[in-house]
Amino acid sequence: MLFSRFFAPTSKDTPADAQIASHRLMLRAGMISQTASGIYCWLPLAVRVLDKISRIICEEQDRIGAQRVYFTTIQPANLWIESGRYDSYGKEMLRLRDRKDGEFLYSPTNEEQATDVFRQYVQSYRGLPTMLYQIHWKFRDEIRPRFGVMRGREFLMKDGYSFDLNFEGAQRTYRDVFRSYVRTFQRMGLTPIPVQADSGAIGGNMSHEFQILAESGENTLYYDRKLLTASGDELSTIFAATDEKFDPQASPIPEKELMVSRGVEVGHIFYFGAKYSKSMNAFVLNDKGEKVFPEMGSYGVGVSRLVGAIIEASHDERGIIWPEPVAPFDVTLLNLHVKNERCCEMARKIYDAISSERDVLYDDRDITVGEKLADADLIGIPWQIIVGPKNLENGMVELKNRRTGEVVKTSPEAAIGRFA
Ligand code: 5CA
Repeated sequence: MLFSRFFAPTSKDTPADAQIASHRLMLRAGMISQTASGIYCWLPLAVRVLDKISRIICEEQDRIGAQRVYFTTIQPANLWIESGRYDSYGKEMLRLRDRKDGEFLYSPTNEEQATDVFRQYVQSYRGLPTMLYQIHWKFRDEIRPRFGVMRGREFLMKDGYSFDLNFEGAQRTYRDVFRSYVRTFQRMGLTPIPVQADSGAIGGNMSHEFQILAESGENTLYYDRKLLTASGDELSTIFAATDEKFDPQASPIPEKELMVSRGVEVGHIFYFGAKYSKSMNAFVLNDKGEKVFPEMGSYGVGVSRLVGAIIEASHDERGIIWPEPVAPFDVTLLNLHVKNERCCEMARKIYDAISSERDVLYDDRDITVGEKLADADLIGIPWQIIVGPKNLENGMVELKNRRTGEVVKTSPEAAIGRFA
C-alpha cells in the first residue's frame, strides 16, 4: 500500500475532547471519524486492525467447534416480548418502526434471535450440542458514551450462543469457551484477567468478565499477582474481583500478593441455563422422547473496544505500539527523500521484494523527514525500514523496532531477508 494513496488522515493536533490515550491516538492516526456521540466511522487503518482481531477470534472459535453466522442488526420486537426483555431492557434499546408501523429494534445483543433460529431447526437431542456466533454491529443507547470506541453506542461485538442437552454439557461448553477466550486474548499480545461477575441484564447464574490492565480502565481490579504468569487452565482457579465484589475481609489473596489495578472489560461470558429456551418454548426431545429445554450460554467479545484497549495497553508518548499479531501492517517502509532517485529506486526494490509476503505500508509522500518519522511512530507499525540518502551512500538502510526504539543499520538485502 502506498501511503500517498492511503486514506489515513493523520494529524499533529491533540483533539481537545479526547480524555484517554487510545481515543486521542485513534483520532490522530486517522483511524476513526466521529459522526455522532458514541458513533464512529472506521477508516482503513482501523478496519485492518478489526480484521486482524476478528481473524484471531474466528480461528479460536473454530477450534472449539463454534460456527459463524450473521444474525441481523434489525430484529422484530416480538422476539423480545416473548422472552420478557422488551420492556425491561429500557432506554438502552433503540426502538424502530417500519412503514407498516411494525415494531422493531436495533440489536443490543442476540440471545432471543439465536434461540429463535435454534427452535426452528433443532427438535432432537441429536442436534446438540451446538454453538453459533457472529461478529456484528450492535447498538446500545448508552447514557454516557465516552472514551472513544471504548464505550460507544454503535460497536462491533463477537457474540456466541451455545445450546446443550444438560447442565454437565453446558458446564463443559462454558469451560471450553473460557479457555478459548484466554488463548484469544493472549494471541493478541494481552494478559487477560478473568473475574467472576454479575450477569446483569443477560440474566443467569454464572458469569466471568475478561479484563485487561489499563490505567484508564473503568473498573478497579483486585487480583492475585500469580495471575500475571499463570497458564490457561490455572487462570480459572486464581482469585480476582472487581471493586463491587471485593471484600478485603474475605479475600483469599495473601496481603503481599494482592495487586490493585484499573481494568477494561474486553470479554464477558454467561451461563444462564434454560432461561431463554423455556420462555421462548425452544425444546428438543431426548432419547426417551421427553421434552427438554436446552441449557444455554452466551459469550461476548468487545471487538471494537479491543482496538482501544490494545492501544491503552501498548503506547508511548509518540504514539501507538501495535503487538505484531494485530498490527494494521507488518512493516512500514519510509522513503525519506522522494525526490532522490537512488532513494526511490531502493525503496521500490525493497517494497516489491516484501509486499507480496507481508503487509507493507510504503510512505512515499512528499513531506518532511520529521513529519514522516513522527507519523510512523504515531501509527505504530511494529517495524520501520528507513531509506535515506546518507545511509544509502554506504549501501545501508535502517531497521527500527517501534517497541524498543532500537535502530540498526543493515544492508537492504538483509532487511528484505528479515521479512520476505
Ligand atoms: N450477549 C452477551 C454476550 S454475547 C453480551 O451482550 N455481553 S456484554 O454486554 O457483556 O457485551 C460483551 C462485550 O461487548 C463486553 O465485554 C464489552 O467488551 C463489549 N461492549 C459492551 N458494551 C459496549 C459499548 N458500549 N462499547 C463498546 N464495547 C462494548
